[in-house]
Amino acid sequence: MQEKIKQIESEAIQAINNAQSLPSLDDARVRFLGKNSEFMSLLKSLGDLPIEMRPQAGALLNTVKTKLENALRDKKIVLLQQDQQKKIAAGKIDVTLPGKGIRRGKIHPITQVMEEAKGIFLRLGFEIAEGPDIELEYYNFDGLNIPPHHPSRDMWSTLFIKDDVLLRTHTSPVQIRVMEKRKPPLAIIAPGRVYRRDYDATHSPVFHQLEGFLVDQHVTFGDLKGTLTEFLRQIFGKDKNVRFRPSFFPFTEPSAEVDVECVMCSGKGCRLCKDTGWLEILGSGMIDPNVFKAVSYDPEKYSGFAFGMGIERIAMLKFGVDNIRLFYENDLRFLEQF
Ligand code: 2NL
Repeated sequence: MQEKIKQIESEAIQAINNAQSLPSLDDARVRFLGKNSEFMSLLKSLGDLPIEMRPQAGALLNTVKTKLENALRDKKIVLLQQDQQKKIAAGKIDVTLPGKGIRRGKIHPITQVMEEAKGIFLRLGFEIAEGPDIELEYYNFDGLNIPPHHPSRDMWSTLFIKDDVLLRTHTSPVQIRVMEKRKPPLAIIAPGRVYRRDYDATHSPVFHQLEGFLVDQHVTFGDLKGTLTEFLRQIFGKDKNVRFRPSFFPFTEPSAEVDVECVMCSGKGCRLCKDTGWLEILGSGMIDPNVFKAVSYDPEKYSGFAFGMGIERIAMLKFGVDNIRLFYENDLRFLEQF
């Protein structure tokens, strides 16, 4: 039997070496290792051998089988390369075929809304200011008329880094920093990321805000109404009704929330606006004299208005998105729609 195996091995190796094409290599494989090959019958007949001869014969068959399989694989690689070289030489690779398509990227919906909002205020004469995401407690709270331990701090679920350092909960600190450095007249917007310990379908621990303020002599609540009405009509449509509702913020007095006519039912009442016909979009108000005192402005000489809005909320309402997390999951099937 050993003789027979050795003989098959040398014949097979020779056939593999002689193969000049992939089909003839495959013929050699079928002839020497195929189901009906002599080699396979030897393997099957192992059981007929006397029991003491089986281990040695079995081991030999296995070694030869591996050797042949390796030889087949190596030869196949050589033949494939030869084939390709021949095709290239014969000019059969059609280099004029179109390439794989490249998909066009899109601007993220949050960026789209942020850019649109910034553009509106820039055209109204506002400047952009930026500041650090990691803030001192002073700029996030104290300077905005929110003293330590005051219950109004409860309005923001703050993420602290250490005692007096935190992740900003709004972009107002940027505006305090600008007022500290510069004198009125000032018209500034502060776009950026803000952080709160909050997570559900409409709240994310990181989201985007656009705040703004205008300070000069003789600024009135009428200036606030005119500016914000113009902004909301440019964002949601010039036919939309806007209303101002009394509210409270520690840093403004008086304060107002600004609603726009519901984008889904145009004011008739529906699920989105909870049958009120209105959607709350902005917080605003006349800057509190205590904020002016903190930045050494004379509250008798200057007045101003300020406002703040969440960009994700506006994007959800504009595009009809009902879960804020969709904006952050980077699913192209979602993002491609904007
Ligand atoms: C909201 C409310 C608001 C401000 C932000 C502000 C900034 C300074 C002084 C006074 Cl430096 N006020 N910002 C004022 C009123 C409301 O945001 O709902 N934001 C999402």
